Amino acid sequence: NSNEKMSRGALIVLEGLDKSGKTTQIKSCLEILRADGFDVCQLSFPDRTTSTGQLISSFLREQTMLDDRAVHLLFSANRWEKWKEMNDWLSNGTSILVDRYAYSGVAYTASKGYDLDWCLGPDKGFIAPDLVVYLSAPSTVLQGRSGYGEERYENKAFQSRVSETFGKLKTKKWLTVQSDRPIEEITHDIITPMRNIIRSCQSGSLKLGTLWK
Ligand code: NYM
Repeated sequence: NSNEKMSRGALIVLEGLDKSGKTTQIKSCLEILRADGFDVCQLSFPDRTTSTGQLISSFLREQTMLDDRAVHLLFSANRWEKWKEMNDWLSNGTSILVDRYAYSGVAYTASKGYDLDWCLGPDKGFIAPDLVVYLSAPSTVLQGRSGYGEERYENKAFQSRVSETFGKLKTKKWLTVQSDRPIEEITHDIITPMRNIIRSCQSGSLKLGTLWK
């Protein structure tokens, strides 16, 4: 029956500049949501464990040179590899917390000067998130965080451009949170919207969409 409401998991994405606190927040939110009794799992992009992921990782550590557009397509392929698994989880009622997504893909490549429409192309049709939490902090603050500068792209001038490009990708599903604050305060602000979106998806009132809508 096509009118029947389908319960499903929610797709929740965390985005932001390098060192904005995404990984830390995913860890604490995952614990809280699981303690609440929600069925939640976690993913991060790039997934450095697959063969495309290893090429990407080597590029990010500046051990390999690759054409910017070839790398862009690799990042996208690295997501498409996960499409089936993600789709299965969501249909089976498991929610997913994702560390970076196609928005990072577009923001980083477009910030190098490539055409925005070209950058959007490869991820067209991929699963659209139900909620995007954008952790926002001035690049001057992030620059002081430990490990900053170890990988490609981690410099202030480039990060400011990436931040501007992220701004162009925001939709109604984005929640922007100031992230130069104590970890617990940020978690407090984002956990309720996460619980709410998971409940809405469980109730079957939200259909799964595709990028770039
Ligand atoms: N990145 C990440 C891209 O350039 N394109 C993408 O599609 C994705 C998902 O890789 N600097 C960049 C952003 C980061 C780096 O870092 C991944 P981390 O610390 O693994 O999130």
